[in-house]
Amino acid sequence: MAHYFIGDVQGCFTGLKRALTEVEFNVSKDTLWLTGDLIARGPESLETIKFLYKHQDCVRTVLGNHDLHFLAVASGIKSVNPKDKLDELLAHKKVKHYVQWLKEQPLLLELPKHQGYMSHAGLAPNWRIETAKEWNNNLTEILRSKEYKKLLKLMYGNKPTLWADDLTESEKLRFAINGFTRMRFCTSDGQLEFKTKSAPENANANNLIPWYQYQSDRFTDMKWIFGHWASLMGKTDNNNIIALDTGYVWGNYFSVYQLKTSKFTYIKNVE
Ligand SMILES: [Mn+2]
Repeated sequence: MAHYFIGDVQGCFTGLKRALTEVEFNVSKDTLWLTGDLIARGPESLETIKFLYKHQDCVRTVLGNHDLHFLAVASGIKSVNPKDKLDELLAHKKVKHYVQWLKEQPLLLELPKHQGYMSHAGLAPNWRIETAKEWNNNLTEILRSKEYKKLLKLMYGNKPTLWADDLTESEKLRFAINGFTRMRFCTSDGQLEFKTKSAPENANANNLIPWYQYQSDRFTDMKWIFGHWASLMGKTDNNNIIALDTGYVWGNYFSVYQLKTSKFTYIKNVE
């Protein structure tokens, strides 16, 4: 009955299988938690989705920006980027089932025993956890409804950068998706910044802090597990902030985190 967490798989099925073997993952007893970006860029997106779909009873995942973009491509809203290597998945006879399964996944998940939460990118500036839960509910309700294409169309764009009660509904939805799936840095007054992708020590831009250092008292008694930010390489200088994207798809490694023991297992990309 162990809970294992893995960062952005991004279609690296061979590595995922090696990671599960290494921790002796048992599909009938253990739970596999994934930080999103399940597919795209890596070589085996189809095999990855096939496996997760087959074992969905033991999989708990949030959606990442690549997963949402895949839904937009599969719905005919966006054209496919050859770099994503999604053609085989998009052409597969069961793609509708995989799309349906992804559409049912949330943007936010609570960890066992109220220890905290997981999302692909993080907790947006000026949001308390109650706000995150409310907008996760709003977003998942739309994704599961016939209105989902409207959401996939309006989610693109960097604005608004600052959360405010008087934003329009569309602006709030876009901000929520950006906070859950795309942010890394914000300014010290809580505005999202999307240009900078480096590690904090290499971000020489003015006035930028990692999202988890904004109102950091929010994480005093709450863990946050996330992916998306490969250049962090797992380093956040805060034991409650657990960054799991360590760039396997870029030739680095998977960080597998076991919740109960706080133990990490590293799986080097040797493909
Ligand atoms: Mn991402």
